[in-house]
Amino acid sequence: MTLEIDRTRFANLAVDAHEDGVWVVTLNRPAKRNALDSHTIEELVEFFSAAPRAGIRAIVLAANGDHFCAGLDLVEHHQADRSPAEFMHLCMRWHEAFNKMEYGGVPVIAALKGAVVGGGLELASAAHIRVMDQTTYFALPEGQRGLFTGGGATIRVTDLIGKSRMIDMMLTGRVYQGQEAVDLGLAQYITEGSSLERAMELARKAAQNLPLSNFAICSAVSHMQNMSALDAAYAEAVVAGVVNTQPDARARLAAFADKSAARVRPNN
Ligand code: 1HE
Repeated sequence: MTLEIDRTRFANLAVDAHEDGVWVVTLNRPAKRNALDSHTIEELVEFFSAAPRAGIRAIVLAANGDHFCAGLDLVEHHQADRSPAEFMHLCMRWHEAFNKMEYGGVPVIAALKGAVVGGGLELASAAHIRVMDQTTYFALPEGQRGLFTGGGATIRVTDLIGKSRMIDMMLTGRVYQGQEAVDLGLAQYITEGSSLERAMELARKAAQNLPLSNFAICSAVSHMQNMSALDAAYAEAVVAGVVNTQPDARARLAAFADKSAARVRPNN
């Protein structure tokens, strides 16, 4: 049973479906550098909650304008003058959205450009693959703003680059860009051209995998990281039991056995 996603419901996201099952979700507040206000977070929750049941094969998370995302909407936050409890609950909605992305089972590929800062980096780090272009830069300006991360950076950015680099970024406002950002793990790909084009290519490639394989890759790996090694090995065996015996895989295995399937070769 697939769920219909009504693309007209979104105001701060532009949502486009392509025939090959790749959907493009575009942050669409370029005049505010795609800062994440509470309404955008609710739209992300709504979209990424529905995505796993909507027959979507892969998602490209893109942005309109020159910048991917300027993080928390600081003006909204300033004007709302929130109480501690209000901001805690807001952060929990961020976690809801980003956990749906990371654990939802649908590949999410972020097409980065310009500023990927603060909560923008928290959003990007919930994607399974990050592609940056030559304009992309990463920073955590929370320290300078009198703030702290609230959208999962302590977990996901630390996981990508390690505790000391994460703390340095927050303390000093250090900016990473270019190949160094890839070498550190902030992105997996850097392109001379458009990150959106490269992200689309990768999404189309991932979309050719069987959905159940992608589900396992894009949920089980993250879940297993939260487990003890013993429990993770157990869970891996159970997931592999389900995925590796799926009827849809038989044709692919038969093609390998009769030598019609492509072989794995080194890059030229
Ligand atoms: C914003 C935001 C925002 C821009 N909230 N409105 N994030 C930051 O500390 C980053 C803050 N933003 C910037 O440093 C710069 O805006 C950018 C480097 C992203 C882009 O610079 P620029 O020169 O292209 O744009 P601008 O002139 O600074 O801003 C253009 C407009 O976008 C302007 O609005 P306008 O109505 O006056 O035209 C800005 O106010 C608006 N804008 N960024 C609100 N962030 C869950 S906790 C997470 C904690 C954090 O994320 S802290 C990090 C916050």
